[in-house]
Amino acid sequence: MQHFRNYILLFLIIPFMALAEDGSQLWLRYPVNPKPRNIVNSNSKSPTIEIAKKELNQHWSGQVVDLKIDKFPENFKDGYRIISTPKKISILAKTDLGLLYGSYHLLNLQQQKTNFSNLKLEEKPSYDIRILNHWDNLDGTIERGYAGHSLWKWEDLPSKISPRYEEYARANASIGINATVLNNVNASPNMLREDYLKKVKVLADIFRPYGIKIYLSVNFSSPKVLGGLQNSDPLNQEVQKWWKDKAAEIYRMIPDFGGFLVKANSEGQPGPQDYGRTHADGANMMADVLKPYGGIVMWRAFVYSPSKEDRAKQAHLEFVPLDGKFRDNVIIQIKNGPIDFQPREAFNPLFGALRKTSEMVEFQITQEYLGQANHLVFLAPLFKETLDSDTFSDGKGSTIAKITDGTLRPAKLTAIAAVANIGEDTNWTGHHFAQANWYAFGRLAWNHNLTSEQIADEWIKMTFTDQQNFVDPVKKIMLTSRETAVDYMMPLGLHHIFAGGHHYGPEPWGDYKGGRPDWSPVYYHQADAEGLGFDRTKTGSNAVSQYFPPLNEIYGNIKTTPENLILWFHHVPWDYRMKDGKTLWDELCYKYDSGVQNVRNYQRIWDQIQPYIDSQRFSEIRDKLKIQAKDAVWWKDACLLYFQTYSKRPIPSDIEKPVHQLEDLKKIKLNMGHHN
Ligand code: BDP
Repeated sequence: MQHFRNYILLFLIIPFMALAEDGSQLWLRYPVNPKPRNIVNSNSKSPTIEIAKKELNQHWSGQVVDLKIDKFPENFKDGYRIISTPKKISILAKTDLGLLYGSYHLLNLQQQKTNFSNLKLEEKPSYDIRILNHWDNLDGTIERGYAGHSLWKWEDLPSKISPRYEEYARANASIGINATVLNNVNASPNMLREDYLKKVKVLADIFRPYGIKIYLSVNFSSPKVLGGLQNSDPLNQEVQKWWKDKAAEIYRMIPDFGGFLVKANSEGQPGPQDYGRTHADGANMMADVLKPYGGIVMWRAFVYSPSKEDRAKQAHLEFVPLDGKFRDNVIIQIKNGPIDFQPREAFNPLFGALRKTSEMVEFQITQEYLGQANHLVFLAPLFKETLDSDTFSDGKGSTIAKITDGTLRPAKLTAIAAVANIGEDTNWTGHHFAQANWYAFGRLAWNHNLTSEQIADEWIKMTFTDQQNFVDPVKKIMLTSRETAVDYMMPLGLHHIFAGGHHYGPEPWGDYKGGRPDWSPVYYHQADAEGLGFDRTKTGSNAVSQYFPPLNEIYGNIKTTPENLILWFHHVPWDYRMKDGKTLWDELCYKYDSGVQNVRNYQRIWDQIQPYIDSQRFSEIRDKLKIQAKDAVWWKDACLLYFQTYSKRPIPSDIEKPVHQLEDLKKIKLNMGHHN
């Protein structure tokens, strides 16, 4: 009887389990072979090869696979070659990690239902270091994290090990990510305490076979705060010794430790300037202690202070004079835009401006300024827009991709970073579609020539289904979603008109008198009776002068500035005629409206694809789209009603009328508090 009851219970539970599509599997939804197989041969042996074998034996349903270490040129790095015949598939690489990457590629192709007869492909990474930056704090919170608490359970480590550590490593390895910074750039000095390093070591050991190296954000004041020294002056020999000893301690525990990420003299963080030294003095001190172990310093260029100078100009002003003064194991980590991960920014003029120093891009995967975990915004188009931007630093064709990947500059180091959106939520990233942004970063770090469309296509097929009736409409949503968000939040080059603190909703009226002007929305949009936008031409802050010719001329002239950046570079009269003949004011109204309309359309499309996917993910995404549609209206009403108090012009009659009152919107205070 008891037996029987158990059976009944099983019958009830099994179908339920099959339906429980909670997103925890990410894009790694490889079918599992019903019977154990033994189909992999290899001329190499290592924990990494063991992983490759395990993955293929469990999930590969085709012919025998040969994993072979072979001779390849130096610059092949962790690349691989896949060659198939009807009987056998060979994966060839220079390193074991290359073979693992090739194995994942094979499984991905299988999942996308690729034809394997006579497959011949070769891949090698665009960047040496493909790194995630976690902004995770030691207390388990995540700065700008929207997917729950940190994955890293510092309290439990080193003894208790979450299964998610390995799942995390596997997911990253499957898309070629090979490095990670575990902690927030606003770094606690405690990160370097011996007890924490022991915990870090455990993670490093788990990540190693998956080819993932650990880096840490360090607090510049660590010698003083942690070591009890008088100061943390980089030219003080005791300070230098402290760092030297610390490096030795780290490398004793983690021999392949990657290095340090440093946010110094930025937003109140300590740095070399506290002692009258330069960023180069600070970076070089750390570079010197890491050098013997092959470690590197990623020194951030995200610096600005509450000065009279346009915030967009400050990093360039600070770093260009230091070009050539950095050690060769220092790389300057530069945010894609000169302000801060806005829905759209002009690219950062520092790219290409450092001729003797390695430069890398920092993107943000976590959608701090793009609706966080509530809005569906596919970021590949944003990443591509930056990478494909031509800086003209070395003539036409000097794209940011080519400057940072070593093509144009014989860079000792090439790297690309992004701020992760990963947390302990079951689906990892809060929104199911936010997984696509993690995926897209990994894919572009591996190959920046991929198109957004290719990436979306792969991801949809791997994550959901390859049925065309699903793939096509969903791809359309993804590929237009970033522009849609720009339209309902900050079209035409508007930027940073978010509510202070949480950066979620609109607050164009924000004017934090007495606080920092460069944290106030009114500083960025400059609305007045005449017009809208930040004059960065010669008559204004002259930020345009930081761009190489002919861009300085192009951006300096309102007629030649791309309209999607017109308010970034110019203060534009309300009745200025745009290229389509509309006035600026009308254009603004139609842009906001089109953003709203697009989200509504996404909702309609989503309802139609219901038959093709599981109910859990269907409804969770549907609910998020509902929030997004509501927020889009909130943005449109807040911005148009507020800007209308300056433009004094009517909202065109064919546009949906605001449903809110400006005064009510001004009262909204979300309880999400943060400093700026
Ligand atoms: C901004 C965030 C802030 C970060 C800072 C940074 O609002 O929380 O600390 O960037 O990148 O985007 O250092």
